[in-house]
Amino acid sequence: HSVVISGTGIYQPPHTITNAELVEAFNRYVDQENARHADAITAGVREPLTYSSVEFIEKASGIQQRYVLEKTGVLDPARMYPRFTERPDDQLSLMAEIAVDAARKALDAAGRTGDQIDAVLCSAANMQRAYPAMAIEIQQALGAGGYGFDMNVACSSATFAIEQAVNAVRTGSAKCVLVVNPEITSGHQAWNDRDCHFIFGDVCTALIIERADTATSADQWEVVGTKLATQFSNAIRNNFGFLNRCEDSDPNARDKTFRQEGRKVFKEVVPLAAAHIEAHLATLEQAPTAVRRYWLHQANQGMNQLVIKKLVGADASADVAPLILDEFANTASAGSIIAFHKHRADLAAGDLGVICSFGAGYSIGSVVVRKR
Ligand code: CO8
Repeated sequence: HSVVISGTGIYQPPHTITNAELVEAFNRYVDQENARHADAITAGVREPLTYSSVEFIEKASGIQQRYVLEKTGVLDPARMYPRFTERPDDQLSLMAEIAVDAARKALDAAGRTGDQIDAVLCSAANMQRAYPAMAIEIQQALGAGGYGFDMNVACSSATFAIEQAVNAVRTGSAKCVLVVNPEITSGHQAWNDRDCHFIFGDVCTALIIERADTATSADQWEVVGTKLATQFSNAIRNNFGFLNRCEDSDPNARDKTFRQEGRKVFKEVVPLAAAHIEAHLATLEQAPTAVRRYWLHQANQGMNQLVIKKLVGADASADVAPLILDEFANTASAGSIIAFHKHRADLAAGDLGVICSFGAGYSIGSVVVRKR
């Protein structure tokens, strides 16, 4: 079967944290920590923490603000992470709640109802719990049939899930698939680490993927091809996991949240991503310059500029590779899908586009689509 993306949806959290607010809270945390360790710092056995700056953040990343589900905990220098209330088992969980919101919007866009979905893939950089799968809770909340499962490929969770959804439709295992990417990055972000405290934001994206011959949406994108690749790297890593308790490790240790060697990631991933996209397009007998739009992973403005430069030999205009990270920051797997959601209405029938993610793993996933 020919397969299309027939609708997308996005849940945008209610709270914004500007760079100024973020840096102000971070610098208060620095003052507090340095005062707490004043004796050790004076004795020369401890390095003082240093201030963050809005100028650095904007220049190094292009990020202007981020959306979060809860901001008081993040901006409280005595806490530095969100404050969520634990919910009883019989109440919809937080991750499922934002997934259902984005999914309903995608269903509306595709002209579908929940009962017409027969597979749910919940794919994100972290899951709220081990089991039952988030996808099965979302399936029930939407009144969907078939089956659901969770998957995690960090920043490439969405593109990898798209390939699974496309294959499910192609083989007849499902007719209409929901791919949903609830990214509550604020829960695993190290808000008290100057090197990365500005990087992430929360969001949820959703896509409906179905058979082209029965799709009724006015806005359909044929999936021309998908290509996935992984290559092991420790440059982006989070050691949080179910064996932490058995290892008697400190649940609050630095390595139990997101950490990365930003420079190394930048240098290693740019050539990998550009070569991946080029090779993928070559198998489809398409030149990178034939692509009308690139919806790239949203981690760093300079990174996307370089990927485009390598691909088409020119500077990336917002028209060729739109950015959403100024407004949303890095939203892990959801970034390229937000870009696709917000920046496709002006394309014409026959136009080619590439959705591409890259990040932890390393993992890279590209999806070539053509407007119908
Ligand atoms: N304020 C002021 N100065 C700072 C700050 C700050 N906040 N932070 C660092 N500096 C200083 C450093 O100390 C350094 O000073 P010096 O030169 O004196 O040593 C200087 O600024 C330069 O530091 P860096 O080399 O670290 O700065 P970069 O220019 O490399 O910028 C970035 C840092 C923005 C992190 C950049 O390297 C980057 O964006 N790299 C790409 C990273 C990337 O794409 N990562 C993929 C992200 S992973 C992902 O997308 C999903 C992961 C899985 C999900 C996890 C969800 C939580």
